[in-house]
Amino acid sequence: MAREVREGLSATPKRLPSKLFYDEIGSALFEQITELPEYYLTRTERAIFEDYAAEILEAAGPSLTLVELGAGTASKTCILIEELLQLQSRALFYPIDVSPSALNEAVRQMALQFPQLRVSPIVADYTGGVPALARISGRKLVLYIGSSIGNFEPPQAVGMLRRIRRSLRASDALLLGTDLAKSSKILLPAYDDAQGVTARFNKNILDRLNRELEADFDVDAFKHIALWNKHCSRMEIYLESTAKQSVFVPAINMDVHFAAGERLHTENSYKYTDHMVNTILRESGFALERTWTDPKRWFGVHLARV
Ligand code: AVI
Repeated sequence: MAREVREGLSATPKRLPSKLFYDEIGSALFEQITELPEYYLTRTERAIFEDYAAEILEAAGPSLTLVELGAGTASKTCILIEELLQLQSRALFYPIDVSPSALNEAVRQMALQFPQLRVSPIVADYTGGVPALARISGRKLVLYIGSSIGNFEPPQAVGMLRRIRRSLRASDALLLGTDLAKSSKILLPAYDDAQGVTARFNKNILDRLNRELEADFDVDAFKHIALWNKHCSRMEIYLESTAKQSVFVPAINMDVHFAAGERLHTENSYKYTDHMVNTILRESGFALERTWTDPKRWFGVHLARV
């Protein structure tokens, strides 16, 4: 973390990796975001699962074992599991996450809700690939939902999917959830909500540097900014310094100077077009088989074959 912070704060323009959002406080704030009226992503993807779970599972093939990359999306996964257990009397579920506490919670909830489900958590950073997947027998459906892919730069997304694909067999499939490109009138409020929860989520990255690297950021002297970059088809999130100021980060012995109005880039959230979906899947060795969307075409759930 110290190395990445040093690198990002030394760069021009300044940046911090968005994965730093997700400490305990940031993860709780993200959960709040998913329930905001402006943040359509989570409820739209959930509605797609509610409407098409049976079709999705049928298209993926018989006798499925589910694998999920990243936890915290359990409520949507439960819709698929419930449907799967109508089709087969037992099922295996392998949630994969770096955080043992998130996994324990998923296991606890799922075991209570679905006695016919065997949950085997895998603690791993899935971005580096998960070789253990190759040892799982049977037909696998790998879920990568929640538009998590959107926070990667497309070349990184391709690298990650390629590493996952290496551990899959011909009968296996990937179910990918992507937010879709749409009007900035919908996108801007989703990333700059009226209650200011997204602003708090964004600023928590500075609070975190204060807590963990003993930095002295005056969090109130930064403004949350959300912009739509149509050319790159992505939302861009920044923290803008409202004054000329200096910050000291003792853990990396670094003085950081901000000009008034200078922006620190904290996140990109890519909004996929059909062309972008096809390209990342093809480049990572998958073939797009089918896409399900909501009636407004705001969110896409894509089934891809190895
Ligand atoms: C986790 N990820 C899919 C969210 C997104 O929409 O890109 C993170 C987020 N950033 C601001 N609001 C939500």
